[in-house]
Formats: sequence, structure tokens, C-alpha cells
Amino acid sequence: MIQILTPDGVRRDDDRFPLDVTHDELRGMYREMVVTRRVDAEATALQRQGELGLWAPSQGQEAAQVASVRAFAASDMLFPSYREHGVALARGVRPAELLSLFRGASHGGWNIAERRLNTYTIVLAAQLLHAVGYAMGVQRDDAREVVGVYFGDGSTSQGDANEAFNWASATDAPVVFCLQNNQYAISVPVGKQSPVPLHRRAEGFGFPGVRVDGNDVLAVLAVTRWAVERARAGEGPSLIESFTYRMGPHTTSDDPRRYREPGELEHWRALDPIERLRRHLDAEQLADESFYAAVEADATEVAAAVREACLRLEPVGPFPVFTAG
Ligand SMILES: Cc1ncc(C[n+]2csc(CCOP(=O)(O)OP(=O)(O)O)c2C)c(N)n1
Repeated sequence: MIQILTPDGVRRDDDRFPLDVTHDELRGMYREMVVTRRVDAEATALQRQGELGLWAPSQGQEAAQVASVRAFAASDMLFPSYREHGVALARGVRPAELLSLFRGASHGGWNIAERRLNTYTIVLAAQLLHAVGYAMGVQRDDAREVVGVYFGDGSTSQGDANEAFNWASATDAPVVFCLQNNQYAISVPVGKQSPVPLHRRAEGFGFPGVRVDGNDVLAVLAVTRWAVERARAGEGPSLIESFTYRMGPHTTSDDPRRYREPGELEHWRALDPIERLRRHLDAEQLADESFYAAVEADATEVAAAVREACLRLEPVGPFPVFTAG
């Protein structure tokens, strides 16, 4: 597993994945992770108060999202599943747009072409075929674009994922498969789904697969940049398995106490991606109390705006989906 930032926040570079990262980028990732977590907490509270039909929490997976999306060019097209709130916010999706699907107030949420981000996809692994098809189109347009697709460990058990891997490999499609292994498909642990570590699946399809510490922003950033560069240079697809953990429930309809092992949550809490980067910022004296206070203030402001915007969203009926515009 590729790790650059140790759990106590010490940077140990890996020659295979050299990384140039500025202090501003480090602080930026910290800020984005904190804001993502706060939006996620606010949305969870809104669901508990009856304002959203459902919510899929992202707590714990912030590094795997925020660092990954940074490795792509703003013009590269991305395909999320339904838990990629850090990716969506980084792509400029407004919090109200993000919540609208979960409130039944839209059939999608945002303008795909503007954000360069497809709508959330609930049908597991369908977005892998969408992404590979799109990447094959990009390749035929000679567009030098790269496509990124996000999905979970459970989704790799779907036929769609395996068809997508094969098409991507057979056509050398410029696609990066961003797998967040958060250890569970709802209540089913990853070990029950796959006897083989997931990144090793790629080898069987004929392209590289790398497992990274998904709670380490530096490892995720370095390896995703490597994969994006490969794809842009015409060298084909790669699979990145970000080894992480979903700290909350699968969705607000789930109770993880029914299937987690004792001590599991505590183990992963100690590996919290936000705390890990903070330890690094502190040790390197890259951030002071005024920085953290400003980030907190930002997060509080965004959370208040999320709530206000959510309460103003009106339900939408089924018919607009059949009409243009
Ligand atoms: C084709 C399909 N089958 C079943 C489901 C029901 N379902 C929703 S989420 C989920 C588990 C997905 O796990 P994973 O891919 O690991 O992603 P995670 O939710 O952990 O992010 C299942 C089985 C679905 N949405 N689509």
C-alpha cells in the first residue's frame, strides 16, 4: 500500500510516485476536507429532521475524494457514484444542488457540462460503463481529455464494472478508475466479496492497479496524478484502490452497529484523514490558529447556507424528466 503521510503526520516520499505539492495546496486540501465533513454533517442532520428523504454520508472518505479530484484537470470529465460529496464540492456544485436529489427536488442536481461532473448514479457500477464509453469518445475526438470514475468496493462485484475494465483495457481508454474501498457494501465486508485484494483485479484485465492509503491526501494525490498523466499520454487506464473507511452509516437508513466488529471504528478514528493532515501542517508549521479559525468559520458559514438553501428547495414531480430544457 502506498503511503506518504504516516498516521502521525510525517512525510515519507515514495520514489515511484514523486510529488510536488505547495503549502497552499496542503492548506487547500485541509480546508476542503473540513468543509466537506461539515456539509455532510449538516445534510445528515437535515435528513434526521425530515428535510431530506435520504443521505449517504462521506465522513472518513474525505482524503480519497478531495485529493483525488485535484489530480484531474478542471476540464476532465468525472463520473461519481452517490457519496462523492468532496468531489462534487470541488467541482463547484453548490450545496443546494448537491442536496436537491436527496430532497426529491430535482432529477439530477447540477449542469453536467458546466461542472464536468456527471450526476450521482445510484445504480451500482453503471457509471463505469458511462465513463469508459465517454473516454472512448474522447479518444476518438483526439481530445487529450482524461476521464475519472468513482465507485465503491461493492460495485466491483457488478458485471458492469468488469465489462468496463475490459473495454477500457481493450481500447486503451484514457480513464482512471478511482475505487474507494470503504470496507463495506452496506453490511457486507469486502473480504466476503472478493478473495483477492481489489487493486489486483486490474492485472487480470491488463492494466496497472495500485492500492493507496486512502486516508493520506499525499498518497492519493501522487498516485492519482501518475494515473492521470498515463491516461493523458495515451498509455491507457489504471485502477487506484483508496483503502479507507466509512465512519458513518451506509446511508441514513442503516445502523452500522449491527455489523461492525468491536473496536473497528476506534481503529479508523485514529487514522482520520483530517487529523492526519493537521498533524503534518502543525509539525511543519504551515498553519497557525488563525488559519484553523478561518477554516472553521468558513465551514460554519457553508453549513448555514446549506440548511437555508435546502429548506427553500421545492419538490419536483416526475414529468420534467420527459421534457427538454
Ligand atoms: C445494481 C444495484 N444493485 C444493488 C443496489 C443496492 N445497493 C445500494 S448501495 C449498495 C452497496 C454499495 O457498496 P459499495 O459499492 O462498496 O459503495 P459504498 O456505498 O460503500 O460507497 C447496494 C448493494 C444498487 N443501488 N444497485
